[in-house]
Amino acid sequence: MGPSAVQPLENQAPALARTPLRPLYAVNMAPRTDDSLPAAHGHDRSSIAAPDRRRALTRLGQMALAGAGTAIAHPAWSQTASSAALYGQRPEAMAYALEIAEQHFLPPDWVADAIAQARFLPRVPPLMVPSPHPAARNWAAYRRRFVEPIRIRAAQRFLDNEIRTLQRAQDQFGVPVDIITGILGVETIYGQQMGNLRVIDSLSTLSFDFPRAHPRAQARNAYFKAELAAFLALSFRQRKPVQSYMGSYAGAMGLPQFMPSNWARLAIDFDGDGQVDLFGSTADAIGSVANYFIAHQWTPGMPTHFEVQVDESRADLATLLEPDIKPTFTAADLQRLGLTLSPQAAAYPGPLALIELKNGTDRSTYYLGTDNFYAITRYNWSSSYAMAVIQLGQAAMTG
Ligand SMILES: [Ca+2]
Repeated sequence: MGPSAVQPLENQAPALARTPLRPLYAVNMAPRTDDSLPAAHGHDRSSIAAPDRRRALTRLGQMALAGAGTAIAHPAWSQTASSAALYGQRPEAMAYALEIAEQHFLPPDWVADAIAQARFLPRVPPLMVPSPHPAARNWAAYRRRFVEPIRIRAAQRFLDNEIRTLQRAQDQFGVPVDIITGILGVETIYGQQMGNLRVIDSLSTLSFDFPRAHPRAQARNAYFKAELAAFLALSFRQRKPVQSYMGSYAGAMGLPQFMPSNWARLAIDFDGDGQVDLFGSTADAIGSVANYFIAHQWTPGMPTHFEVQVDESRADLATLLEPDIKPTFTAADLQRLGLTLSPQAAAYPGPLALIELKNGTDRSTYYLGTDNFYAITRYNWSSSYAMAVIQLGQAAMTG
């Protein structure tokens, strides 16, 4: 990844595909209970309320005045601002800082300071708008990018170096060594590409300047606002400077590129040092990926997919592709609808989905996906992503 710039869309496929298409995690942003308050910070709800809140309200008033002037002078602020623009000048950003403080029981002044120093990143909003050319989806090209010799060699090295930890995760969670290896390879090449934008900047930009052109702008904007809140709560809990967290333009962090709410809910300490560190601890990343899969209905021992022959002139593709990647068909259903199944697939007792991986204008590639294939797409809502993870992991094991 380059030293400073947001990467173009095509270099960011995993993180991009994952974050905009992951609405369900926003619901995990329910206010924390007092149990989750970090005792080490010495704050409880009543003690932070009066003086901190008063100071924050004063600051909010000052910023609202400053912001009002800015708004009159630059009505299209988000279109024209330079990258040096700070969210401290935006009244709605400072008002949201207070909401975050209340929701997560954080000191209002601390939250206000953090958001006040966040910078607008003009290159981030356009990256959120889906491509107007979905026909350009191309599994062959995607595969060439993520299942290629350099990444496969990195996967083999990772497997060699981390086999004991990977095996421990497999034993404890039932998530196979090769799947965890595939995820961390496709996401960040084992920590080589973890993103180089300050998370406070990217999440503030997506919270306060989400592109209106997005077809589901309101829902996605709400998602990123919740992630900004979760990020600040995480930073406060970890007692690390807000500005020190780097990530993708969508705010995904660390070796496994967890969004903040997922870090809070699902990341684990797997090296036993008492800290959850997805940036510096490979073991924590491995355990957290396995824990994520279990939380998303990974079934130990179940295959991910089967090969399938599809005669496009004979198969009822409209019916077969209607449920998309959600497994709903029995093996007998699939045969009745015109597919030719291998003996293993024909004998498989669970539900299956016909997975179509488009290859641009060329013929599509097809697989039968199980509930475990579907589980991989909960990490990133893309069947190309899931198949790349599977194939990279397999290549590492067999290489
Ligand atoms: Ca740890």
